[in-house]
Amino acid sequence: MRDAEVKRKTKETDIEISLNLDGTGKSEISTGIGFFDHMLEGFAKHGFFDLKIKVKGDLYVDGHHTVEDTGIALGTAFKEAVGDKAGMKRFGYFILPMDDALMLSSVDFCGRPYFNYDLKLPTAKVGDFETELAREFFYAFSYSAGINLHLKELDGENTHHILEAAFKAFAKACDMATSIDERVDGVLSTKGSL
Ligand SMILES: [Mn+2]
Repeated sequence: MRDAEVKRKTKETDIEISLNLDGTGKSEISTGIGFFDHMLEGFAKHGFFDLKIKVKGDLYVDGHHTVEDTGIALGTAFKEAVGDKAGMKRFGYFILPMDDALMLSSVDFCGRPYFNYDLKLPTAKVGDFETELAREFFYAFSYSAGINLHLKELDGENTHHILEAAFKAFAKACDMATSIDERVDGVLSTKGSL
């Protein structure tokens, strides 16, 4: 089983995650931020990851620690679940449309974090989610998982659509990258390790 359980507790957040990479997309998500739950449910569904996330964060401050620390813990869960990455495709990408929004996501599970984020979000909030926190989430995920992540908005007007397209495009890219390719003997790298 390519899966992981992550518990992470600080003075700011208390997080429990369970992840199965080879799932069917079922999820139980509870972060205390409705729109963020909606995004993570979409991520699980479209990546075919089975995902449970329970977060108790200091929302009386704001959503920052909750969203950032969820990114750290989920990235850590991916790093654990992929293990030595034997047989994995390693690279993944998708260009996902959602009405007006068109989002490119490209990932490399190379072990070296790199993050390029090019989204223009017209509104500061969607529901009770501060939209600038999307960057914090994806950045935290990329360095915790040790992946190269590029997210590029090719088009978009509606902030809900742009963000949802980002989470789903990222899910599809991660699904491709973590998929097993029978032709891969060991690890897909000329260096012999990732
Ligand atoms: Mn939606």
